[in-house]
Amino acid sequence: QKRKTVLPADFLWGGAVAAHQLEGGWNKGGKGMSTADVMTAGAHGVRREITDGVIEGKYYPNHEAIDFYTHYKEDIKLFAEMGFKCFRTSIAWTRIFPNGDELTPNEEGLQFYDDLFDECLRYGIEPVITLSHFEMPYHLVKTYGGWRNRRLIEFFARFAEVCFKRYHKKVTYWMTFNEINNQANFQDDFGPFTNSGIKFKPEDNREQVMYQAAHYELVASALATKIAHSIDPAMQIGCMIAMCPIYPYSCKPDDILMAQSGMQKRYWFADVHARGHYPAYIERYFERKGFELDITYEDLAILEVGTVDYIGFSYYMSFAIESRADNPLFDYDENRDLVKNPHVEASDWGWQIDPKGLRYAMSWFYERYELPLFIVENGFGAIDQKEADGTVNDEYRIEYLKAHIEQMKISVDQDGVDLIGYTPWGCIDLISYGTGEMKKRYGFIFVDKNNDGSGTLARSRKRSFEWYKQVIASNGEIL
Ligand code: P53
Repeated sequence: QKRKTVLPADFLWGGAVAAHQLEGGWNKGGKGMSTADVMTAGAHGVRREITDGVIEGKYYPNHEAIDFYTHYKEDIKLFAEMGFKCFRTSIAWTRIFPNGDELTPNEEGLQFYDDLFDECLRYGIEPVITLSHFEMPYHLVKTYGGWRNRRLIEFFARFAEVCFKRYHKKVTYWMTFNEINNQANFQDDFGPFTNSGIKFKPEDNREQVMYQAAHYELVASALATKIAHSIDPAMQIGCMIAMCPIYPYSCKPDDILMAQSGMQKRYWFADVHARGHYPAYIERYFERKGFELDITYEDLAILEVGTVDYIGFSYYMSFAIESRADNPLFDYDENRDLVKNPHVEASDWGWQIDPKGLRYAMSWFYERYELPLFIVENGFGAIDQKEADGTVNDEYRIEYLKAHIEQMKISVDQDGVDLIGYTPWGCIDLISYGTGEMKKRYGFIFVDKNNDGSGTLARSRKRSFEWYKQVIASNGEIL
């Protein structure tokens, strides 16, 4: 007789990655140049450079990545050995539409994902798919200015429709835009480029440009959702939100209001995805700031019908914020306003480790939207040491994941949250999105590759591999 578990029997345990961070093969199989192909490597405190096209002599870590493009069978076999029920990856838009504005898709790209999904399904691993995970055809940046341009809606909808029609029998859970709210940090150049293909000009009102791009993406997402449901109502379309709850630094009322304002600026995206309309607070904010935004009645009608079926989100860390005397209206500037939380530890990259914040975040989403949740990223980026015998004793990673799974279970058990699954980030080592490094590792599977691109690409199991296998086998009862 099977013992009862806290998590439902059909809980989707797995792992998550993104096409550009592991596939490599950046110009193989007819693939076009993407925004991720023009980003060089950085480090903690050293920014990645975004070049205009691919420049000879520069190192672009995503071009080869871990060459999943040719190693995928071997890698999926390892995922199956851990007992994965699902595998979250993304479809590289440029494999399907190399330039983004073509009318007919690239068959070789479509076939690659058919083969990849079939390989997963052979082991009973369900593919969970993000349509746009921090990449888009670079041609759309050069010719149309990225998501500044309304025409991107049409290009994205075509891409989405082709994918839904082709894979609806193989893929149930989809997400439209990865961490759409990462660009809330518009003061920075990186998020707006990776989210939306935006290159700021000196004369830009950055914030207005960001809201406009986000609006077009939200309309494109709603349109895609509507299309998916008409093709096959069994398909579940989710949003994907980077959830870093913002805590007030103190119980001072101004700190509370500052935190609330910060939460609004980071999470209004989820309100639109889930409720199908703009919340009043953000409309008033647009008015106060005098933004001129192209938002039509037709757009609003699409938002209304294309609401998401579930909330996909990443959770790595929490933030803390303090009010300032010179900011009486509580405007949010992510680069300026966040402060260190003295009650939690941080990783080598300054990410604050806060397992209880996951429980808090789950309740926040569930109480607000009453939609199923899917934790599609969570994890610990660390420098792993290979022992003389080749093993990696990544105790710290096990400890991090264990503490988060414990809180996730409490959320389901005590708070009644409806949770679909859990896919830790970078289940196999891959290129860091933020820094382009290889040494910031998340995986259960070690990949022999270094920051400078050297290495054999050989795969090996870390200590966390056996640990996670037993977590899945016990449906989260043995941690
Ligand atoms: P890297 C910020 C906050 C939460 C998640 O990031 C974030 C970010 C951006 O840095 O991004 C997600 O590789 C993203 C993944 C990414 C992962 O976090 O910088 O969806 O593509 O790899 C980890 O350590």
